[in-house]
Amino acid sequence: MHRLYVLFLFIFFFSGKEPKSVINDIDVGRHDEKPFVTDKMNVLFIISDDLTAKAVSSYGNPVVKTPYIDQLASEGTMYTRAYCQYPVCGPSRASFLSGYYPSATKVFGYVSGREAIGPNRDTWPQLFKKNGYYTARVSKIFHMRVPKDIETGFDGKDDDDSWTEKFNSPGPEWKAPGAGELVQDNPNGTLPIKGGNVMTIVKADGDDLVHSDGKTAAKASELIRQHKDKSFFLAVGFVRPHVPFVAPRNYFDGYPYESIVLPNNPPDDWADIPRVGINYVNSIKNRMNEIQKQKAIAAYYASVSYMDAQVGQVLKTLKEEGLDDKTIVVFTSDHGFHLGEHEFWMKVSVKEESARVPLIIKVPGKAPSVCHSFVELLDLYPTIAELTGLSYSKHLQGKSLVPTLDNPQHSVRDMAFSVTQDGHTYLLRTDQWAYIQYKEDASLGIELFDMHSDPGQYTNLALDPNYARQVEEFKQKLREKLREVRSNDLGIQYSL
Ligand SMILES: [Ca+2]
Repeated sequence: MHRLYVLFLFIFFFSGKEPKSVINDIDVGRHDEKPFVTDKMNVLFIISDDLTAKAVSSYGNPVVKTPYIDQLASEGTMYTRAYCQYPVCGPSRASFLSGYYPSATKVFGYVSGREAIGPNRDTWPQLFKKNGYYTARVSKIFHMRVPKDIETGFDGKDDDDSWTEKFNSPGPEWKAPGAGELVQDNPNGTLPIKGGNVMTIVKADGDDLVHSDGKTAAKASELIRQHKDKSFFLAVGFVRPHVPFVAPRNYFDGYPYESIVLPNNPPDDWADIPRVGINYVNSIKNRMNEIQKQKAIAAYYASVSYMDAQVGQVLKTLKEEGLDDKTIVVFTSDHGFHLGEHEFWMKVSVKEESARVPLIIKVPGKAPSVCHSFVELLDLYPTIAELTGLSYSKHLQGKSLVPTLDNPQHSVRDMAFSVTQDGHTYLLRTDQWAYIQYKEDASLGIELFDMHSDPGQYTNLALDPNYARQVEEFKQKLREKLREVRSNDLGIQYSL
């Protein structure tokens, strides 16, 4: 046996190829019998930035138009209860790309995650690269600052070991020529537009290709054509609907702001929300009037429709090149976004609109379906590795969703787990309940919502003694979950 192995290495050495099986044979989770790429299934991973599931037509939004995402949803498995692990770009991406919970890596900020997993553990794309795939990213996959890194064409917090090639898509962002307006911290409407993490709107002149996402779709299409005869893992990162809300003018036409209906928040909504649970961007602090709120939502929808059209471009190329039946397509977002619910805007909060994401997985040969199991972005790494027959580390903290692709009734988890505010705020989301705890000792408050009777999360039951038992159960569930997450191979010390 040993001699055969040496001979095998010898042959590979002189044929100039690397024996791919050597890489992961110590650290194997799925014991697939064929460690080589046998099935040449491509992977097309498309991620939007800051897209809440609530603003996708196939997820039930009656106003927004997302025909291309909807088409993909009708061809694949659409997950209705997918949750991010941290509702902020950097840590969410570091988590699903590394395969560990943020509370395991302690990656709560704007880094790639490599710092925590070290040089000897593979990121999700890196596993494919090591197994002979051509891996490329176009634009934002690991963290990039939007708009700043897009304006300059900077790599952001990238991980070079993950990619065979990488491409940025610089665009004008808020400086795009057109009609601009700033709708936060601008109560009189007199301030000019600006960059940074603020709700600046630009109805831009020109076509789709003026902007970053149009360029991203064009580059992704070019790479698909170029690499269609090899196995590829192509990661395509669109930056919309992340602020600034910039899109060609025609995408705004479908959303006159006057017809936008604002969320119906009860007047005393904040009375039962712990102080740290009031989101960092909100209508009160950021002094938004009713018209500015309507304009923000209309512009967000226009940005979503523009991004959706770019998704359509990439999927069209895939079909044109005849790669439909040998490419797994994943569409998701790094986290959600508030559009005025509780008078909150943007992300960071772990309430439903911010923590839940759209997730569609289309696998050739599998029937289209809708799956209501709780799933996490962390599950992508093991799922796609298993579907392509790659062995992966048994220490990954996600779960394979493959059983749900064969049977949408299958339940992978009975709960989703997300954290925020540097890992000090926790969400446990079960079928009936959303439990939010502020600090590990709960010293900054607790929220409990009955998601069956109160899906808008307006009545905090944690303050009602009748729900003391549920609160105690969730406190215990959280202790158990944190113990599980912190039991890993990373060699990191955890303290309260
Ligand atoms: Ca984001």
